[in-house]
Amino acid sequence: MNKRVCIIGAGPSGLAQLRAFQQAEKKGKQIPEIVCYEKQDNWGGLWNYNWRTGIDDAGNPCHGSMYRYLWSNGPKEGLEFSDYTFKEHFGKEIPSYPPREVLFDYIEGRLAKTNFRNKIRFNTIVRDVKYIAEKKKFSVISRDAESDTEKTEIFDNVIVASGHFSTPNTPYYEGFEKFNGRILHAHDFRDAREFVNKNILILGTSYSAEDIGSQCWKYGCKSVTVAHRTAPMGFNWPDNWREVPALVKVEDKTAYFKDGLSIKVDAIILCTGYKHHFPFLPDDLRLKTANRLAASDLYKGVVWNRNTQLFYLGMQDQWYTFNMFDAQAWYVRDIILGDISLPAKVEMEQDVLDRQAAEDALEDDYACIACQGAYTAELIKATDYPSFDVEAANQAFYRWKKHKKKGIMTFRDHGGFVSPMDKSISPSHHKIWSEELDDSKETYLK
Ligand code: FAD
Ligand code: NA7
Repeated sequence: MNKRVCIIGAGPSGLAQLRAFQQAEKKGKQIPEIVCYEKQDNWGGLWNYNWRTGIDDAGNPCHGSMYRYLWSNGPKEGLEFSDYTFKEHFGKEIPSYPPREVLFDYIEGRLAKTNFRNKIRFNTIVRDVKYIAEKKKFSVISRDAESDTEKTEIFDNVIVASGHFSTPNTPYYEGFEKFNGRILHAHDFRDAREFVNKNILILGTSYSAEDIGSQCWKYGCKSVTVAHRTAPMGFNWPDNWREVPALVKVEDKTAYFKDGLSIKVDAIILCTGYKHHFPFLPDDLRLKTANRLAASDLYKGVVWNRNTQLFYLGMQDQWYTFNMFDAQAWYVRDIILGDISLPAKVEMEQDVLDRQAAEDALEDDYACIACQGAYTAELIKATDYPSFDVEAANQAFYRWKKHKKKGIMTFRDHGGFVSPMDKSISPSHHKIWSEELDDSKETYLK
């Protein structure tokens, strides 16, 4: 095997790809030469927490969108690796909603024991990728921030694992430029304590809105107002939390809403989602898709169907995360190793259309979860990734949704989730989430 493979990004998706090749090598397979470029100084992607916002030390946009006190927003039983369980990593059963630091520890655990970290070039951003048709290869230009030097290298395959929750979607509302308070996007939110005793306005009704609002509430903001463009979230919120119709404009510190209501706020947090953004790719290789389960132009959710030497990992909207990235990475690995062959272009295009039509017909979140579970299982079936009880993972998500409906500030207090991997049962955390202000790994694992 004299192929060269480029992986862009060492977050959970890029690490899944390294793990997939590492496992093949362990089984005695010849693997290609791999170079993984990572623009940050450590692996873990979004889980590699950074206090910085704006521009990083090398002058590039900060990747991080994670905030300080984040606890998993879904049960860990939905994201567990099937080849490396939580119990194996921590040596015991742990509760179901680990804080960021605990999940980071788990993510790096299975690769930290191998020499695959050596395949990652840290502090090195990919600047430009081009396909050289006559050679059937890619040229990849990267810049090493430490030596401040540029390098061009040639690869047979490129795997884009650069994430899609980093470039903010930032809408404008009348009066923003004159607002006498802070306006920030969720991407730049780091520490809820900044908003102690403040009245905050949140735009958006999805995960960031729900969780950033909950964080601010937990750490002592005065009030949370969430404006919805489409529909309210409708949870049973605490007394100092209200949902209002869409924002119309702001004047000074007053926000005006569609129903005529106006209130004074100290800060506006735009929880308005992210854009798929690949500044290093030319148009013929650049994924342009909505944030959905069946991303455009990707056969089986991973193969760029206009050039099958290019792959994307983790580009879907996500219920399933880490084990879905594994399923994708194993699948891509086997295409590169020649163990899976691809159908004709027309069939690949039809595959995308079929998946999008199936997604459009899904009735609710429960159906979306089942759909992504089935997709994960479909890829796993084609490879030697250890199969697991996907229905048990679906059930963990369903149970989580029911708990949220019952109590949005108490859902993380539940234990009793069944691991789809080893059937162990999760305990409850020793302190309820709303009162646990210390989310360090030491305290959590105590
Ligand atoms: P990322 O984690 O974004 O990693 C991409 C990597 O690529 C980064 O390390 C980045 O530095 C690198 N990179 C980007 N561009 C370049 C370049 N040009 N050159 C070199 N390197 C580059 N999922 C869950 O399962 N549970 C949760 O609780 C959860 N909470 C979340 C909270 C927030 C605020 C956000 C934004 C997401 C959350 N997610 C959660 C979803 C998250 O998308 C996944 O968990 C996971 O991090 C995705 O992994 P990834 O590797 O695809 O992307
Ligand atoms: P999402 O899930 O993409 O949600 C974006 C939200 O932003 C959604 O509620 C949108 O409302 C809202 N939105 C988008 N544009 C606007 C404008 N112009 N005005 C008002 N509201 C708007 O992003 P999240 O950041 O919540 O979640 C992303 C990931 O981060 C997720 O996987 C989590 O794990 C963490 P709409 O319903 O379209 O009206």
